[in-house]
Amino acid sequence: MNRRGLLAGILAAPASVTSAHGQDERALGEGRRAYGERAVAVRSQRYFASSITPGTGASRTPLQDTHGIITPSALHFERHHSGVPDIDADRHAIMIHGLTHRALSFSVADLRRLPSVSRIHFIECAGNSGREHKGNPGETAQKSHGLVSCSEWTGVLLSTLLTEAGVHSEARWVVAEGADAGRHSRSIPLEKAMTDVLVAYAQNGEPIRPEQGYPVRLVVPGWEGNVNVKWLQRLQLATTPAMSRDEAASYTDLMPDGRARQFSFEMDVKSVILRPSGGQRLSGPGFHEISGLAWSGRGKVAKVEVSADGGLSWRLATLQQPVLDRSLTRFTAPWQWDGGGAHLLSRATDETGDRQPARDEVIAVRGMNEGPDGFNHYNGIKAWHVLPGGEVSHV
Ligand SMILES: Nc1nc2c(c(=O)[nH]1)N[C@H]1C(S)=C(S)[C@@H](COP(=O)(O)O)O[C@H]1N2
Ligand SMILES: [Mo]
Repeated sequence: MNRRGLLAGILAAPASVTSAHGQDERALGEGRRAYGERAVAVRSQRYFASSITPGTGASRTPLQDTHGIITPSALHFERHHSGVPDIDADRHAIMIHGLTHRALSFSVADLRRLPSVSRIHFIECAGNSGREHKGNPGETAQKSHGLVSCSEWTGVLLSTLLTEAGVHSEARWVVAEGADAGRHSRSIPLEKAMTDVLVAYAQNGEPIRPEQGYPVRLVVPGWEGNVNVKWLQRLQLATTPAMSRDEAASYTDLMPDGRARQFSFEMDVKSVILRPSGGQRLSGPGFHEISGLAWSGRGKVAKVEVSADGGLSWRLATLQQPVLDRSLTRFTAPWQWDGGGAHLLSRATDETGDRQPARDEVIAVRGMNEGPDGFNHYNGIKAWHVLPGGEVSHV
C-alpha cells in the first residue's frame, strides 16, 4: 500500500479504534509517535533509593522485569555523585594531554568520523548488592542487584585516540575526568586503556542518554562502574595514578585488618535469579521457568547452577545465546513447583574458573568492615524463599 492509500485506510478505520493513549486514532498526527513509547499498561520503572544524599543520585534497574540481556536505555541504572550535567554536545570536546607527543582535542563530531566499534557490555556499580554482605538484603532483585545494566555501546576505541596523540614511553596511566560538577576522576592502567576501553557516544543505537554520560563516556569492560567516567572531558597520560578522591577516599575496599585494598578494578563473577524473585507470587503449582542473569568482569560466563533446595542439590541452567564477553548472560532452568516451601539459589562460574562464593566465604576473606561508600565488590550467592502460598521473599 502506498502512503496515500495507507492514510486513506486509517481515515476509513472505525471510530472505535483508539491509540494506547485512549485518543482517537484519526486525531493523531504522524508526528505523535516520532519517538515511540511503550504500552501504557507497562509500568516497570527505575527505583530511586531515598537514603542517597540529596544532590547525588542512584536509581536501580528493574532487572526482574527484563528479558534477554539488553537493558532498555530508559531503565539503565544511574549512579552519579554530582548530578547530571546539561552539556551542549556541539561545544563539548575531549582533551588528551600530559605524556603525549602532542596534545589533542576531539569534538564529538571528530569522534564520529573515526573508525567505530559496537560492543555489548554490562556496567555494574562496585556497591551493587553490598547490603547482602551486611545481612540487610534488598526485598526485591531491583533493590538488591539493580545497580547493574547492559547496553550495546558504540564509539571509538581509546587506543585509537591515544595512538593519534602518541604516548610517551614512560607513560603508565591514563587519568580520565568527567565534566560534572565534582570532576569525577579515575586512573586507568595504560595496558587496559590500549586493549578494549571505549570512548562511547551511543547506547543501544542512539546517542547516550544524559544520565549515562551524554555526549561521551568511557566504557571500561568488566571494571567497576565508577571507572566508566561519564561526560568525559579530559584524558591525561601520566607515570602514576592521580589518587583522585574517587579512587583514594572512595572505592577502596576496607579489609579485616583495617588496611584498604586498592585498586579492585574487575567485577567478580555474580548471578541472581529474577523470576521468581522477592516481591513476586507464583500463580500456582506446576511448571515454572527459573530465569536470571549472570555476569563476570573477567570474561564470559561458563556455567550457572541453580538449586531449589537451599544448596543441597544443584542443576545446570541453560545459558541463552548469545553468551558474550563481559556482558550480562541470561540463564534459564525448568522447575516443577510442588506448592511447598523452596529455597532458590544460583551460582555462576566464569571462563577463568572463578565461582561465585557463598556469603560466608566472602566474609571469611573480606570480614565485616566497610568503607565510606559501603561494602564494595560483594558477589555472594543470592537466595530467594518461596513460601507455601507462592509468595517469594528475600532471605
Ligand atoms: N563523571 C562521572 N562519571 C561517573 C560517575 C560520576 O558521578 N561522575 N559515577 C560513576 C559510578 S559510581 C558508576 S556506578 C557509573 C554508573 O554508570 P551509569 O549511571 O551509566 O549506570 O558511572 C560512573 N561514572
Ligand atoms: Mo558506582
